[in-house]
Amino acid sequence: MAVTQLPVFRDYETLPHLLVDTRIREITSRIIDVPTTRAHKLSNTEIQHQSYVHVSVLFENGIVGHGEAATLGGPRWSEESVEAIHSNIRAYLGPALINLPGCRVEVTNLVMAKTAKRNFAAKSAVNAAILDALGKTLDVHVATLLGGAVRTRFPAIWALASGDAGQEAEEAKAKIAQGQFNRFKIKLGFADPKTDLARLARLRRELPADTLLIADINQGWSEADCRRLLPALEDLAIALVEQPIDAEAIETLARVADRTRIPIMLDEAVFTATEAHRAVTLGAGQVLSLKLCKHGSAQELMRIAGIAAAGGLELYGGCLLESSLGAAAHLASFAALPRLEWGCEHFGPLILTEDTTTQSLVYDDYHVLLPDGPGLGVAPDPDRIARFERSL
Ligand code: MUC
Ligand code: MG
Repeated sequence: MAVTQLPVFRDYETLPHLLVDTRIREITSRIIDVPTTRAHKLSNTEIQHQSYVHVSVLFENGIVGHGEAATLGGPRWSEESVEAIHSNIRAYLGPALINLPGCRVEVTNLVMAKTAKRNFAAKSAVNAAILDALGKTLDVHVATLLGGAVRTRFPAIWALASGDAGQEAEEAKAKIAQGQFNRFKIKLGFADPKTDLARLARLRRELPADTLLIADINQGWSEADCRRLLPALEDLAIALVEQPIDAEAIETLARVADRTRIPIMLDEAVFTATEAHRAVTLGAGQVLSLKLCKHGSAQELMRIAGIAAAGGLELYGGCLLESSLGAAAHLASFAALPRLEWGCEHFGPLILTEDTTTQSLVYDDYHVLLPDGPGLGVAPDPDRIARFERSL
């Protein structure tokens, strides 16, 4: 159904007296590069800074909303890079949305789906900016636009990813002492398996006995590696193993999940609803990591969460080291989910040397709090955005 054929319907776009003319007048995109306080290693990349695409959407009523797309070290965690995200928003996604009513968010999602295949990080940044502007227009939090906040505090998880077990143990102990994090995700797969195991064993030894530890291998192991190594992770009481093998090998992952006592968390294997349905059908994992950069919009994230939950999977609030802007967009969706068994891992703002927003996320008693206020509840700091902007 072409957008122009949509029936005029009594929604906000027909109530001019509310000054809620939410037609999209302009969409702007810029790449920003923000240093991190330490190196962050994964099986397939290493970063010393975080690059984001910062998106702004201007409505006819003069209100501006902001969104963010994060990547990790170029087109290596997924196929998207900030350079491609920036280009596709400027060349395709932005122009396709001009003049559409921002209050018809699902219509903007459908138009973006017609305009570009996949490109979910790019789409999710535009979607977040539209929701931010709409929330500010109506003076409600984005979580309210998604059904209302079921929770406003999330148990938080910190990622240990320097590769130096001694440094990581000290970093974790500091996070525990500060009352910020007492659950940790350890990035594996960039060293040989023997080194990985030694690192995990040392962290298990050095941290409080009941510390929850998750291992994210980012597709770094083979099925044979899993057969050899997962029994040792069971002995170390690792609580979740995240995406141990190639995201495409979903049937293989189902065999791996069948053989180990540790629940498998699906990450790079599930971007779309179809992939979620297939993973559930095949029993490829027991937990799903939800991320806007994978699902393309808050609405699709909620739908995919429903498919996973219907299949008996538990839900985990994932991240891609977003700043407080991108993290706030995730928390708005995570807040409105009926269930979120694993809390979330939005630690990104604390690994940046400076955040991109005027107020950073608040961490309290090992939880991260949903920012309060209209829209996403956070605002970009224009001076920092200008300072971090990449000159193209
Ligand atoms: C991933 O694969 O989970 C999230 C935290 C982290 O350190 O890496 C990202 C991506
Ligand atoms: Mg992962």
